[in-house]
Amino acid sequence: MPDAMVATRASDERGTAQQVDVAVVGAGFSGLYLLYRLRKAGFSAVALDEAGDVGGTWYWNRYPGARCDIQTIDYSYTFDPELETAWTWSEKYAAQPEILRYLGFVADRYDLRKDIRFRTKVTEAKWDEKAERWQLTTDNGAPVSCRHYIMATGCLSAPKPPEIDGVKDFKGEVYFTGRWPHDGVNLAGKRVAVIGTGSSAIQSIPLIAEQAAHLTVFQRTPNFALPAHNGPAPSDRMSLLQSDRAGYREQARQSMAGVPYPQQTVVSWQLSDAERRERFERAWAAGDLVHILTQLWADQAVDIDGNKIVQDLIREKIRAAVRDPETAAALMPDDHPFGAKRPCLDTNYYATYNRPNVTLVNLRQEPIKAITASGISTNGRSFDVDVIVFATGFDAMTGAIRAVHPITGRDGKSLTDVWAQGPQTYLGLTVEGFPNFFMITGPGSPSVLSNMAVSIEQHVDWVVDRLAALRDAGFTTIEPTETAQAGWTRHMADCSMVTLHRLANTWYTGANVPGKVQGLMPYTGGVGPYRSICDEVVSRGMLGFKLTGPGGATQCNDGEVVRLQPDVRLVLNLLASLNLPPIESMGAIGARAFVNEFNKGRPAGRPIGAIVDGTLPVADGALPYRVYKPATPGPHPVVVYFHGGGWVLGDEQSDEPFCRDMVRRTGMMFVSVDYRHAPEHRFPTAAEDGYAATRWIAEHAAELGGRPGPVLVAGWSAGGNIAAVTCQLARDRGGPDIAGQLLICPVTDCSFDRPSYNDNAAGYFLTRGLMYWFWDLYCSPADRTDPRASPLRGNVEKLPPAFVTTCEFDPLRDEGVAYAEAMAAAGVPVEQLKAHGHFHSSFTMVDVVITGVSGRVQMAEALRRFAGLPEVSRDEPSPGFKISAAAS
Ligand code: NA7
Repeated sequence: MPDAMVATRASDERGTAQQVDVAVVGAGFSGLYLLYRLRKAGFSAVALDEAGDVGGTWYWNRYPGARCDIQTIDYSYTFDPELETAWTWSEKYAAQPEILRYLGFVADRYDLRKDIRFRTKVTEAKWDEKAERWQLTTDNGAPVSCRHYIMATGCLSAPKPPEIDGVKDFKGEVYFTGRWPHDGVNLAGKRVAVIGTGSSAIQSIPLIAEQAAHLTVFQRTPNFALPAHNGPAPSDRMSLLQSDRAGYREQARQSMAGVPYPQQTVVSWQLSDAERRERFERAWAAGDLVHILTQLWADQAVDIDGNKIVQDLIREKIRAAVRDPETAAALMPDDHPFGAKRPCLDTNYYATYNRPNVTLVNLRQEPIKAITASGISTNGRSFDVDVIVFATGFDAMTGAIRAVHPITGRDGKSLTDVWAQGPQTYLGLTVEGFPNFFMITGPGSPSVLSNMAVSIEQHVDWVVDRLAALRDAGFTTIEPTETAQAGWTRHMADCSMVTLHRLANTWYTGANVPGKVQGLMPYTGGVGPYRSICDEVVSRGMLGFKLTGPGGATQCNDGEVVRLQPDVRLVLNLLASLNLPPIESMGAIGARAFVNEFNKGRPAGRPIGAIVDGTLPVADGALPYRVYKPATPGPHPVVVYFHGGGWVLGDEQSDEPFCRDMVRRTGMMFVSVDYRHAPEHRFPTAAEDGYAATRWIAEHAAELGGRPGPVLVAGWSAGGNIAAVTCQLARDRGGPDIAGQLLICPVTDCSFDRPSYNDNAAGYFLTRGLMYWFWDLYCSPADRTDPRASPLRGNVEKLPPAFVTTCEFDPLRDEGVAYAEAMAAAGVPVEQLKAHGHFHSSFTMVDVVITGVSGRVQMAEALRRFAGLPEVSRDEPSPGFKISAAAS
């Protein structure tokens, strides 16, 4: 519908407030669906939008080449199956006019325009404590009084100002991609400058180049761009959708990115070069952002090494596409991981630089000095142009919410002040101190890291369902608690360690806006997990929300919804979904078989220098061992390693991924020993085996290829117990020399009454019941206080320096802490890692629990210190990466 034909609903006199249950700002994807749902739920509602018609971002972004870069069949509403079949997209990636027509079609189909006030900007929003309503003033027509206020303002709606001196002096035409004139722009025969090389520029540059006499592109940061191969919707995706529409949509809702692709499980180093190239070429040919971002190999988005392989392959493509080597080099991104900054889908982007009428200016070499009357001057040159196009992006995520108008909540608090140090939200949907205030795809939600259509529907459904439940229960206000919001902020920080987004300066982090507080704003934990968390909030009685109603009625179920690390939560949910019988019910033989089967399904670990198996003699038998050697030339210091498994399970190979990982990180040799197990060999066999093996390995270090001299010991769980006991025995029995001990979630005592045994009795894989079983098989009650079983009961003086790791959600947490504290009190140098949000297996589940990486980095550093090796530089893996110790 043309703008002129759209009536604004400003019929009320200015000053008489329009009374509604809910006011919505924005009439784009979110605002339209909100109106539909609110109306269905029986709420009166109005949407206010500065634009002249529906469309939101698609109303404003009309630059040449503007189109979606999630396949349009996925970038659509799914709430009404009839709507889905009533509309057919003409292309795989629809262009802006078609998407705008679609949104207009939706508005007409459900008669939504009658509740929208176009060309109306909210100029102020204030919470009225007495009336328990939001009072809004507008620049066009009546103010609005509403019970609930919902920002459906989009994530990329507030364009950045030019930020370059002299724009006003320029005598030519100036355009912003985000505010492109509705009648189009005739660029034929003109000299055009485009500033920026983000998605908007990359989509528009090839088309502008076709029209302009000359195009000069001013690039600050090169971006990864991939061919869209646009055309009809791909038949394979279409048939998947058509054969099971409901299933297809549900898979999208449960997926990580909001597009129905499976979770990739194969890691890059499990594939040969040829296999990786084959996968990459297939993805490149598919022309699908989500495919290439998620389907190559499992570590591509979480690990620098896995990511770098993709980067190199894309840089190869750029080199091949661009004829001039200097231009090609300038176009190759080298300062951020692939996917950490929004990659773009293009049509002929790189080839456009082969045209004689296109010039690339590398602002890293010659920054823009100023815009002058005739054009743009850089440090070295002046470029006379007729037109300047700013494709410089947006004050993303918070810009539209914070800067558009003052929002004043409870006690006169302004949202701008509350967010002065960055956005604080609960679930990305609500803010403490701002009752009855909601955001759709706000900071703290998956938003721009997801298919927006899927996230929008989930948010809107969740919010509207909550409003209806609130009303039905007779409550009038809803607001998150401080605890819940602080918990979400911490969970966001935990999630940010799972991906590589934090390693780039981008609009995701606020780095594109001078002076903006920096921090990763979108939720990186994934669409499906996020949805389940929102549902959990509800199922746990609106956890983290305070509801109030007439006569002082209050309901507040305070707390944090996620306390686990995000990947630990996924692992535990997966284990729970398998409905496994308790391990202790399987018997020792059955449990060993189960663990062996379980371990077969995991990658063995990254390549290292060499692996050598052998057996070593002990008094009345022989113990198998496995040597893990670094790839660097030796001899290396030797770490004697004891595996976990409650003295009952496991062997010298069962912690292989952990041993390999630590060998890579420490540059040291690990010798993993298979001590004898209970119940066949009860206490003190395992303890004595551990000691005897350490002695033998120390004596044979050189033969094993290690550095002679003091060894180190390390162990996880029951292996931590053996490592600790070995240190005490070595001190008391005249050697061997031990330079340091690494105890990871060690068993140190036979007492079960510390709080962690109760707190974590049932839920985090290692249960109290399982520990009872292990102890019963290993050691009779009479022997348990022997320091060889409970080293905490022994003498802890004069032990080697220690690094003790404990996990928050582990029954063994408190005894590990107690052992560390006892050693420290006895004068032993002790470092502790109290890993929050982790469970007993977090650090040994290498390649699964990504958030365990930083802990293993600390452990490796400690071992190197104990061995007297120099610190490993925590510097960037390659120039430009900002956070070292990343997930690699
Ligand atoms: P983006 O992706 O933020 O891109 C903006 C581009 O403009 C980017 O290359 C910036 O370089 C560049 N830029 C921004 N400010 C300046 C100044 N002052 N000088 C020179 N260059 C500058 O915005 P888009 O509109 O392209 O895309 C936004 C999203 O819309 C996109 O990601 C999709 O999700 C859809 P920088 O990288 O900051 O060095």
